[in-house]
Amino acid sequence: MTVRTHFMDMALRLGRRGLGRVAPNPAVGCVLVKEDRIIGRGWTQPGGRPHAETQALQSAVENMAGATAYVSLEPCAHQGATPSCATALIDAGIARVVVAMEDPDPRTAGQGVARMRAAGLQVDLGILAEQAQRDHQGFVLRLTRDRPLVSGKIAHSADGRIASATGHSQWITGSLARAHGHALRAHHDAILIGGGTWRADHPRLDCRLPGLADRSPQKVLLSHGVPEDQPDGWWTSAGLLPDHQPPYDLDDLLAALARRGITRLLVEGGAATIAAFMRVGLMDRLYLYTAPKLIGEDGRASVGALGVRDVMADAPYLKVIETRTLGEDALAVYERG
Ligand code: AOF
Ligand code: ZN
Repeated sequence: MTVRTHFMDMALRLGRRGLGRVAPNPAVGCVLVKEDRIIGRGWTQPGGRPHAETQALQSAVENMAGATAYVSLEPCAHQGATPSCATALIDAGIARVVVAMEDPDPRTAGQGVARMRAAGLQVDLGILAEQAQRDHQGFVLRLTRDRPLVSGKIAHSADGRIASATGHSQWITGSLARAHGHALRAHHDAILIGGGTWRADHPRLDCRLPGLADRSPQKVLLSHGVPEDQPDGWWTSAGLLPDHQPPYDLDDLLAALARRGITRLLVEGGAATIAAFMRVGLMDRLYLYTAPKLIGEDGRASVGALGVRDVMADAPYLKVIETRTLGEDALAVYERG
């Protein structure tokens, strides 16, 4: 790793702390560096303000004149209650700004970089851009496609089963994988389940991890019928799309969530709901936790029917972007291929 990618990696990590609590804003990170020493750090605060750069400038432990700022998204060019981040960096005497990717928000969209260059700062653009695009994908999709990033979560056996024949499923994966799944919830703005899962499990879907209990996302129930025991405080498809009749159009549902500010949606099941998003090409990412167990064909499959009746070419293609072990279980993260 070069010095430049090292500090940008750090800015990206700091930024990810905000995922799940800054929507509809992006979760940005910023590191201030002078002679290879870190003199300030910041990330977008809960609710989306203050921005990462403001936080980093405020945290600086020495004069920032001549320092380099590493920012995981182009500093904003629009003025709110406070000056824009591009202006704040200029005014602080920053000499060079390393930016991971351009901000697609039309109020910035290249104007942050242009303003800093016009003021004589050196700006490097596109450092670790691929990772930044992943981190900001929910923010970008909401802005450009009127929908959140959709990620699916499945915990299944090595042969792709999520329960015994009678539906017993606690637990398939071990405690580390389950804790990881709770942290995954905390990094999303909303969690969605189908009516079948609600009726079968009545899951709480909150984030039961020390220090993360305040980060439980909004719950959404996708239901084609009207379950008699609707969960309190949840959003339902019938409530989000009052003029529609079931079956609900997932594009419309995602647009309704985007209008309410949701940038990252986690679909936690069940098998039919995961398949419904996959069939219409609306599952962007999949987190697959795999336990070292075989349940066999009398168990229940983790993904419902996808319409792959004939040739392999019909199977939705995935691209693996991360693999790791969690105790005895394996986690693989996939993107749409
Ligand atoms: C930055 N640093 O940390 C973030 C930025 O509603 P506002 O005024 O906070 O503006 C939201 C926009 O600001 C958002 O759409 C995106 O363009 C930018 N977010 N920019 O310089 C940050 N979170
Ligand atoms: Zn800003």
